[in-house]
Amino acid sequence: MIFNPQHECMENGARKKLQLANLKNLAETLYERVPFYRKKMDALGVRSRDIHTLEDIEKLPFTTKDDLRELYPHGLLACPKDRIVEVHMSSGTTGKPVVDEYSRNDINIWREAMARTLAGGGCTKDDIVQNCYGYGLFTGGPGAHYGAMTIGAEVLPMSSGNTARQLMVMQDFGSTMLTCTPSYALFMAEEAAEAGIDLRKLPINKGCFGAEPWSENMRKEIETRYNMKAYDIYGLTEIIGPGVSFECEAQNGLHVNEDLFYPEIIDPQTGKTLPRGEKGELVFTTLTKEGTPLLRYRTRDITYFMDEPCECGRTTVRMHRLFGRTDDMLIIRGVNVFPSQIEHALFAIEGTEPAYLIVVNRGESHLDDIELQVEVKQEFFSDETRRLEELRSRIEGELKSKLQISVKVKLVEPKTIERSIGKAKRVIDNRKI
Ligand code: DLL
Repeated sequence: MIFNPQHECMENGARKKLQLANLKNLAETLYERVPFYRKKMDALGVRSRDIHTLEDIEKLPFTTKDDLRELYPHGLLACPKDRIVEVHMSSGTTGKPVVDEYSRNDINIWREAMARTLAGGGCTKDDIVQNCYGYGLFTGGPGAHYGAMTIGAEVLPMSSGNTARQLMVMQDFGSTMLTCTPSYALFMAEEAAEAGIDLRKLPINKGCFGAEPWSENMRKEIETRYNMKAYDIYGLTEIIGPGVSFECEAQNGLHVNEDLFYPEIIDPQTGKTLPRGEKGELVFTTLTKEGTPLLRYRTRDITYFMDEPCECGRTTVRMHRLFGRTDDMLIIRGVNVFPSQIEHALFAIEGTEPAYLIVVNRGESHLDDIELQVEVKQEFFSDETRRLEELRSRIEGELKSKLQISVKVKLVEPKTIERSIGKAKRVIDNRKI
């Protein structure tokens, strides 16, 4: 179902006109109300009157995560403080959290963006949505809640954790849709199998998963274990939370809500706009927000645009599902490696479970080593050690040929790697660089 055909299927020229008008407005508002942006625009000698086409956005300054941290907590506020009705923050594990302050209108934008998102995953007013994204400062829980309510579905505001209760509610209330991180969806599936619950027989038949990287193989795993359709949804606190882009039934790229969040792809090194279709860093400008709107925010997420028309009828541009982040790239002995590449190579190998951990160490010789801990199906452990040894060297060989680096593989028993109820932690980097 398309939640808002008027905007999602708008003719591209008409959408561009709307985007341009909103961009000019935004540039003027930010110049007038946010000293940080005024300084930046003065330094570049640019004002809203210099914006004549959407391409002119390149004249405007970028915003970075470091800027947000420096301006914590209220430095980016662009409307009177008494208009703010809700606040969310990222977890801030690597510094001060980044903050999003929402006016009532911003919450309405979020509702709309998330209604489109869940509708993309097949949600209708007849659905019972079991929402296991965390509630609180994290945007996942409230975002999915607002979206489901806007559609008129019934929401079970479970938050994450307490898996036994999740499974009980899923059975007793007949949930038809699941919203949570993909790693938590798999964790619940494992617990269900252990408790003898056959998820495939329950009414749950679709889910919207995101907030962390996941692969096509993980999607297949979730779809098989639940007998459901699993959709990728993307967003970030700084821009609105979830609701920035989402997959439709074609499951081929994520439609960007581009009338609300204007996307660009740039070369992360030079900051220059890349030709359409090239892979680079995703940048967003919030076109209609009032509380903490952002100009050209550098997400550090890596993807490319897919311009070919989508069979669903939406005309919004699609982004390929994420390849990783500019800042999660590991440089091992000079070779650039993304955790997603390791996951991709690993999951193609029969016998492994979808749980793994990448540990990076710097040895005495100052050379970096990657150890990959991989869970293996129980039957391998009860078998002769030769089979385990064969599997181990097969994984090492596969990784070596795909990534051009040597990875030490350690096979571990099922359930040894710590599970997460929110975003999974896949990398431990012990190097002190
Ligand atoms: O994770 C918002 C969200 C909630 C999205 C629920 C989807 C579902 P943050 O905590 O600010 O916000 O983290 C944002 O998470 O820049 C990406 O690096 C990553 N991320 C989000 N969605 C995906 C996805 C929420 N579908 C950061 N695939 C982003 C891969 C994702 N990474």
